[in-house]
Amino acid sequence: MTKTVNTTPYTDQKPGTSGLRKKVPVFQQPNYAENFIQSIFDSLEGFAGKTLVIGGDGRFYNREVIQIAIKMAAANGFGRVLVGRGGILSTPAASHVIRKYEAFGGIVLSASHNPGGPAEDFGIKYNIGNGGPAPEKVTDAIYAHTKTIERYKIADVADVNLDAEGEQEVAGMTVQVINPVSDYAELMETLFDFTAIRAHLAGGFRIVFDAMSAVTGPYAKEILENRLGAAKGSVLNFVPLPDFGGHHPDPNLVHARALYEEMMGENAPDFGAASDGDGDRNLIIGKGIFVTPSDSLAMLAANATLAPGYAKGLAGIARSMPTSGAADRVAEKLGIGIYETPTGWKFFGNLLDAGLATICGEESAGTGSSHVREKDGLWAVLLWLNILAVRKESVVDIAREHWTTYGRNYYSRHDYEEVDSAAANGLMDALREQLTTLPGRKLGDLTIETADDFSYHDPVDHSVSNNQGIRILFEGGSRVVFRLSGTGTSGATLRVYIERFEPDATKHDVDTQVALADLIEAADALAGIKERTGRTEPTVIT
Ligand code: G16
Repeated sequence: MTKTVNTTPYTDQKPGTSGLRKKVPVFQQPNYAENFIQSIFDSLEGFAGKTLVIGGDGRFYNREVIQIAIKMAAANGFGRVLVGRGGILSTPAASHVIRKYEAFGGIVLSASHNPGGPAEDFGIKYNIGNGGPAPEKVTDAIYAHTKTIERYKIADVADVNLDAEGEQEVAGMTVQVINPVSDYAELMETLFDFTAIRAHLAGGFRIVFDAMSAVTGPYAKEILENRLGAAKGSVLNFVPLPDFGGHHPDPNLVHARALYEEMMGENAPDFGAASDGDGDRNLIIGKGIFVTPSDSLAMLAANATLAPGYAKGLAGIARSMPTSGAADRVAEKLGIGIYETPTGWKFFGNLLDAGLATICGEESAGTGSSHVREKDGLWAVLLWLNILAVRKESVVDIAREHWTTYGRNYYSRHDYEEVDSAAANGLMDALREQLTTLPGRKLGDLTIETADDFSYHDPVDHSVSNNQGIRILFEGGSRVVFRLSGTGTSGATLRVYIERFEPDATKHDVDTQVALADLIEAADALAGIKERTGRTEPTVIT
């Protein structure tokens, strides 16, 4: 029933910021997915007879790879697979299922916010037993195996029925098809005051949630409409589609434009939100105000004790390096630790496991906590709703009060997508070469204080991750950060992160791009963005 198939390596299976992401036709090459999955198993030890969780965001090619992964798990000796009905598990729900059922690990099939469809993106990621993305030592080992792989093992059996909950046997292994929503919804009920949120919604507080035809649809319908009583129709685009309805399931101001416009309009609901392809990102927009992910992290941390799950206080806050320093001021006021990690949720795992941080967040629309080991879009929405239900103020009032207390970090990210890879690498190399000569240099009214290439020293396992982004810090606390994305699937994406701290509350009403104009100009002057990329403006501004 089990066969061993000879294969040859592919040279391009290096996991990026979040697993292996490629175009679907790349994954459809003979043995491509099989090679990567076998390389995952070959990098692990001690899983014989143990449980593996498998699920994905429902995008095109999800079901095919789930069948392959189940048959390979059986042939490689796992004892049980838990798989979401229809092959569906949002990324945070997969993390929770791994933890709740004490699985050995999980395979999460997703390319997150990237588009789906026959010519679009697909991805495979391995999560370890704590429910979080595999750390670099594991992803490095997986990559090493992909370069030398000669064979893979697969059960030679018929496809599993993914649409009926319950147990089946596959080549001596048990496959349990589980309800993808219920475990996750129960967890949310333990963290948040559902009674207070329900009462607030019943009192006329109006919300809208755009599931972007992606995986959070069933979760949001169940939690927001069925359990919390939000008006029917509050959850939009709630049926997960293999191509996300042809849209880019990225909850930002470009791809969730309709939601943004509704929230800025005359009859806007009180609270608007969206999530991405696999349910780990979030977009928060109050009536008339977009809350940047960096601000959202700071505001959630500052108010977290209003939710029952965090009533005892936070151990610490962690943020990725390019995320604004807004959360640092909250941590300082609360007298708790603040940790600055490289981009990639995997870097938060050790801090959460060690109990050093309770809430984590990233500028890339990710926020989460110690309840799972992934960022969690609906969790962020529910924490906001819990805070709003208790404070009974508007989002804009909460934001203004926050800025008055802590100061405002004006923040924006400029992305240059699908830039020629050689040009993008050349730009980064040229910046790196200038680093030692930059301090003291003046650009208009700005003076560079320090410049470096960020290195992270993990305080828990003492591993070191170098070259995690170039930071140019100006006198007065403003900064510009440059890095290349690790999640794109064609060419290179240059990300430029721009930040200015403004303590004066009378200056908190300036348009963000205006408030950052001199820094934006300085970034171009330093990196020669226009000249090197041939682009006159960013593809996406968030
Ligand atoms: C992934 C990672 C995040 C990271 C984001 C963007 O998110 O989990 O930690 O911030 O990619 O990374 P990059 O700037 O390298 O493109 P997701 O939602 O894509 O899984």
